[in-house]
Amino acid sequence: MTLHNALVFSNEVAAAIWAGSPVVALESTLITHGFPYPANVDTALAMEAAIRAEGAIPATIAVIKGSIKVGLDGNEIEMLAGLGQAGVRKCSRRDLPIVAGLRQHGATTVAGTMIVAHMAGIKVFATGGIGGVHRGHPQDVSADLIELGRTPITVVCAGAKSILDLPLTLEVLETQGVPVLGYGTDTLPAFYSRSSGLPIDQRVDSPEDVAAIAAARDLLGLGHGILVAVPVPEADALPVDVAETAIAQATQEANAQGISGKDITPFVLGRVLELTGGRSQSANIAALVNNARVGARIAVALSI
Ligand code: PSU
Ligand code: MN
Repeated sequence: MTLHNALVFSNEVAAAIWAGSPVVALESTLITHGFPYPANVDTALAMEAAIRAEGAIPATIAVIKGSIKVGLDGNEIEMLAGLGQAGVRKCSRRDLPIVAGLRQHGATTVAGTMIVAHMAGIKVFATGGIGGVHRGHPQDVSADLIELGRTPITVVCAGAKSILDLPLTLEVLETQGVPVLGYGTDTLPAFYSRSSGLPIDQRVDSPEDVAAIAAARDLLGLGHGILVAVPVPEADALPVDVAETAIAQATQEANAQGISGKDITPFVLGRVLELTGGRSQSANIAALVNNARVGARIAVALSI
């Protein structure tokens, strides 16, 4: 059996892959662990719509009763969103064989989504913030960073939230051989705000620039991912002090409550959301939809 036989494609995504049409993968952890209901469903559908508006096909990835799905329909998104964190395992690389083997539900992280997208023949994946090295816990290195070092997917994000140690995160990406591209920017975006002040490897100003770098990576036979960091749209950015105050408090609470491992990111994201009210949520959604749009443009550039 080949790996492809382990995947279940929606008809639309299968047809697009066979035709060589542009496809953009989307993760499902942000649906189950990133947002409360019903904002999670609305955001997932808004990202899909933004991809379609650019002439590409969205492929939301998740595991449903052990079946690794490439392209969810609205009912499946609704079902996972309703089950939430309690009913769906957050799936990085180590979790995929568990959910598949034991026929569980799974929501794929950046790492998990990259793996499935690559198995499916999809080249571009759009998300919000990637995992990284946690502030104050330099041993907690997200599997996302290691996956970027070993799987040739172009990941479009809004940088990383400053719940992470951004300088250390960049160091690990360098060690893993991952090019970090700033999309229309010279510095690493910090998710809620447009700049962390930290340098990136290369500024790019068009989807064609990204496609050229991805094509060169393939010609050179280098098997790693490429990170494209897009600043959140100006109108929706959060003032740095608002984001920082909430993140500092949420991180402190996580430490005080002894939250660890894969639970840290969802816990801190949930608390930041509560502490900033609607403001962080609208910045978050704006970044996600914008990244979906940029991802679709890159997928289109790669397909011509
Ligand atoms: N950062 C965000 N939003 C998210 C995540 C990270 O701003 O939803 C999710 C992504 O799915 C990412 C995962 O891959 O959290 C990283 O978790 P960990 O730190 O456990 O690797
Ligand atoms: Mn982590």
